[in-house]
Amino acid sequence: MSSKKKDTPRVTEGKGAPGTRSDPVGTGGELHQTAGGTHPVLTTNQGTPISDNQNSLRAHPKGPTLLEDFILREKITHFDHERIPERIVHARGTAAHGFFELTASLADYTTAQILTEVGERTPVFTRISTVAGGAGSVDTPRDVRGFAVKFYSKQGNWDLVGNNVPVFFIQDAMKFPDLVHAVKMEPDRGFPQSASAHDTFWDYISLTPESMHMVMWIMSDRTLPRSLRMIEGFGVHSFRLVNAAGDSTFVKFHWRPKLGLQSTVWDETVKIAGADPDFHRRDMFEAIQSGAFPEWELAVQLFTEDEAAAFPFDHLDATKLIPEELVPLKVIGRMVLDRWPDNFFAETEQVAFCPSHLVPGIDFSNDPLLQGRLFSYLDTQLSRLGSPNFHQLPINAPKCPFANHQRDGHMTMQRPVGRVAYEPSSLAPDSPRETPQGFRSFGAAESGERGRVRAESFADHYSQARMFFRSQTAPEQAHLASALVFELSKVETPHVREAIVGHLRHIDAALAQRVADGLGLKALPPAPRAAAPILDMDASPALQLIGKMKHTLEGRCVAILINEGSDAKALAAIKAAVLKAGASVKVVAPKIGELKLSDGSSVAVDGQLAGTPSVLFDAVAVLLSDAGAKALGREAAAIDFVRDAFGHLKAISIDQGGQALLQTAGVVPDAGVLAAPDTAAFIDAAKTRQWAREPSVRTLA
Ligand code: HDD
Repeated sequence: MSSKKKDTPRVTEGKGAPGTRSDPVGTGGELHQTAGGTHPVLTTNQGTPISDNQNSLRAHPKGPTLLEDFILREKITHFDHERIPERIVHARGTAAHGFFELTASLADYTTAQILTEVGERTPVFTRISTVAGGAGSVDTPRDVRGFAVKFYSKQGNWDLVGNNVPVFFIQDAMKFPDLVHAVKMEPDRGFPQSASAHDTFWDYISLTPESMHMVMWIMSDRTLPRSLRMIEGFGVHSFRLVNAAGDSTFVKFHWRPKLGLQSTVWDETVKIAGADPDFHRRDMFEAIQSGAFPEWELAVQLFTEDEAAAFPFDHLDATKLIPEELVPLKVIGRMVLDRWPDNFFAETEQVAFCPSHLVPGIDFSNDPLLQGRLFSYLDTQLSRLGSPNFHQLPINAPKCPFANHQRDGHMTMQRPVGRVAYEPSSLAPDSPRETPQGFRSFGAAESGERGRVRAESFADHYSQARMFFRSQTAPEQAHLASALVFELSKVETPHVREAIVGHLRHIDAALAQRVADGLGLKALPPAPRAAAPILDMDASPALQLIGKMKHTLEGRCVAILINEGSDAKALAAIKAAVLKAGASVKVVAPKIGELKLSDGSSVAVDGQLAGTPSVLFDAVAVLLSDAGAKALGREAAAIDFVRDAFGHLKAISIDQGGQALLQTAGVVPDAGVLAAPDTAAFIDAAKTRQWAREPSVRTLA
């Protein structure tokens, strides 16, 4: 057989080894010099240099591939095992590194150094997630957002694993698998992905009155965030702080975004899902890369056992919140996220949060939901990461020294030395031992009979739901009622729809009527029996979203739609005003590349019109020449651009050409549509939504 070596196509240019910057093991390999610069040699996982990474070993150029090709088999085998089980809930998430800085000491309440050493900066890794969808689902379904923070404190890792909603669906962890099965895609058909608008979810909810308060939150605009940088976070449960004298104080944790709260409107949310499925992840990435670091205040509510006893609800019930008007928030620190992960899998995917990761000076409460969580997360990490050594992964390892006598196991990275792997020992005086400063559980007195029971103090399921609904502004109430109509209109089983409306009657009669009307019900269904008297609690304005929006454009993004020949001066003026207000600008035009303006100068275009709709922005300007307006009047994307901006209650700045496009689109300008020269008025209007416009553009329940 003659050698055909010279005919065999070969591609051998070095492409560089995978990045190994933060890899403690490294991939080794000597450095080689090529035309492209110095780079590591590509090797197998055993360090054998590879001469051809493009062609497998074949018997001859047109022959079978040989089993002998250990390089191919190693590469494909590793590839086949690239995925680990995604999280059963909260699978889709976005995370970043940063720091927590304490600004006020809680030394009277706790020995936890992270809460007593003012000015100390503790590294954090924070992951924000949706709950119901898979890892590849879109960023913007109507869903709760997980808000998990890992503090790498000097006394060990503390994980505060919360949500952007301060209450939860259920009171007992026993119910969690059923809740999750009900909201996830239905098992026979495999849909819907990442949506609660289907029969099984609402069937479960209709039979779970304790979820009614949470239902108010998830149907509110809180679950349609504009940006992950604009959500609040809550530890949800009561925890305990324990001081040096051993005294305990209850505490609730709150994260408050520096940029204020902001949401999208439902129609906009639906369209964003198509325009940019990674809307929130990209937003966070771009903010961090540009140096506009997301920031939150950490605040606490502190209260004693006696104060808790006087609340008209049980604070150990995770379906209840403590109104800020009852126990005010005390700001104690801030968190800044200033570094995007180097590698999504190694960090965002492999990070393992557990509410049981706690430091001395903080302790759990008897909230039965929290107690169940203390088991679940460790168990899930064992299954997801496949080894009790998951704490050795760089993203999970404490940044303080840690040492014990646990040993071996699947994929351990540690190489302990010496013969002593137990405690107490006398053979190795320098081996790890207990310390009086170590973690101590609070000595809470417990009494009563054991049993599978729900405390009577957990029986009121409607008072706080009512308080939440009645605390909202009129547009928020209308959005909430419309969300219920939307969700229930997707439910095919009439008795499920009716059962939910029955529950709503206990919350607010007018709300029940609005939803019943929206669903075309002829009569109001009966309300179920309430297990406890329903209270009229004082309204809590702190529960509003619109009320807590900041009048600011900081951290937002404004689009300027232009075409060939647009007014250079007007463009420059709006750009300058937007940047001055702390927002970013994107120029959108029918084509990307460079565009000639009215004065002959050119401008770089950031987004092509068809792929950059106005739903991606907080406000828009439309600056067009007469010819430009005429041309865009025949473009569906341009018509949708202005119609949607108007329909989504955004401020719009227009010149004469912009006005012509609005007219072609059938948009009748109102107070939120401003003439282009007046940049100040536009910026002011852009700092909020034009809520007064809403009744003119859509019928809400
Ligand atoms: Fe949970 C993940 C938040 C109740 C069981 N949960 C998970 C994450 C967050 C929360 C933010 C994602 C963490 C990350 O980014 O990796 N969960 C909550 C909150 C709850 C709650 C605020 C109620 C107050 N969870 C809850 C219960 C159970 C679980 C009652 C089980 C008894 N949660 C899990 C889990 C997950 C999880 C199955 C999936 C992935 C993971 O843990 O790491 O163990």
